[in-house]
Amino acid sequence: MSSVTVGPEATGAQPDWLRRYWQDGHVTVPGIFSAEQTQAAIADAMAWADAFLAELDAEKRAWYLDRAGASGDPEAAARSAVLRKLDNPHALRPLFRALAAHPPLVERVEALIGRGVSVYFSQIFFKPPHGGGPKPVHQDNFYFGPADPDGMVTAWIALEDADLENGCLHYAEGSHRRGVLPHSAPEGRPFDLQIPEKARAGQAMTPAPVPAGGVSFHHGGTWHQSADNRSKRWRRACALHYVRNGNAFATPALPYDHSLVVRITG
Ligand SMILES: O=C(O)CCC(=O)C(=O)O
Repeated sequence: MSSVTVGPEATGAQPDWLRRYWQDGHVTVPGIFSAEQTQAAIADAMAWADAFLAELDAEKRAWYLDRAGASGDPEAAARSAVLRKLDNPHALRPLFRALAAHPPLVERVEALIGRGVSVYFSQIFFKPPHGGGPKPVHQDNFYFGPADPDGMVTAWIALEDADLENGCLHYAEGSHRRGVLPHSAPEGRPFDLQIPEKARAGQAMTPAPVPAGGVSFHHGGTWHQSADNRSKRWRRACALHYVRNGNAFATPALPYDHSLVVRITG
């Protein structure tokens, strides 16, 4: 895999998965992690979530919590708010740091953005049964503002099967080639930066189901979103945002802690 040409010019003789990434702006690769690894990751994420919720102060509630019952399920609606996400597991949890350095994953990341990579930021996204709201259409590169837009890739690891029912990602095919658009956030939800409705009207979004242990890689410019979880199952996933070493988040829309960048290779 180290002999492949990296970058948008990667076509023709490239492996199919790599060609599809540069053509569509995303690609799904199944079977990168074992069931044992994903189960251990879920257990660690839930233990961390419990400890985090026990200490969460009022000021941070809006940022980290979602309303349960977004699907209209009355029982879920009656429950209290649920944890939406946790930040920087790659830096704060040894188990997730090990996942970020898992050789079959890192090989793919290096094939996409070049050799010598770091994780700049990461998130665990929780969608509990009948809970967890949608994530609106956005581009990661609007949030991160990397100096080199092609030198950032998100590896979205499905910790359990993600499908249409429980809120898998949806992508706008080829949208990474359109540049980064202005985003706006609803009142009181500064973390929900999104492409305004007018700009995305009529845009088809393709669902990208991912089996547990698989990874959906997306370019930082690719429009994507997830729906709410309408199923009785969880949908937990970990997004690792890799950069080629030296490619910083130069113009970020939100504050990111540069001291948490973890060099994986190079
Ligand atoms: O998992 C989700 O629902 C959202 C993920 C996302 O936006 C990302 O990985 O960039």
